[in-house]
Amino acid sequence: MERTLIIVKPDAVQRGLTGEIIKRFEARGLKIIGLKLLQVDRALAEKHYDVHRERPFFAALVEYITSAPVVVMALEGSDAIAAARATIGATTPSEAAPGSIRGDLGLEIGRNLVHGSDSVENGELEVANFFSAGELLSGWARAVDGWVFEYQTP
Ligand code: D4T
Repeated sequence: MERTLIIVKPDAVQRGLTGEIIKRFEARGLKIIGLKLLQVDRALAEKHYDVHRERPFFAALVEYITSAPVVVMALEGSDAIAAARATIGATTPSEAAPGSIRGDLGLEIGRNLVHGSDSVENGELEVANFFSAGELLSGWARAVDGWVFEYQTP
């Protein structure tokens, strides 16, 4: 089972889209193992976006993600990274496929609503950056797990 960190970004929370966005990941079959509302501080924002530190949009990115509360989720599932990124859609919402979160709900790259980890390794690192071990419930089973996962239960 892979883990991915999902951030419902400030624009999505402010627009009242938190439930709509969580609903899409739940309906996909991904299992919520961590969930909370928080205000990202500058240190956590800079750590999360460290790979973009030298890019011209870095300052705006940090400003955006720290500007209002976010909802973060740790999700678990088979192929969770690829599945979540497909559900999220292309980075630029105006180019994202209809049916994806960004393709249905957004227009601009600087207001692209949601983040999902881009690799298995980053999924583990990002979940650990946003959640303490005690905030994660990975052991719980859903009654539907055998209907979502053919060969294994998380
Ligand atoms: P995140 O990381 O927010 O899920 O977005 P993506 O994984 O889809 O895209 P990314 O890492 O390439 O970019 C991170 C973040 O930076 C913003 N951005 C990106 C921007 O404002 N201008 C740009 O030119 C690029 C490339 C959008 C997402």
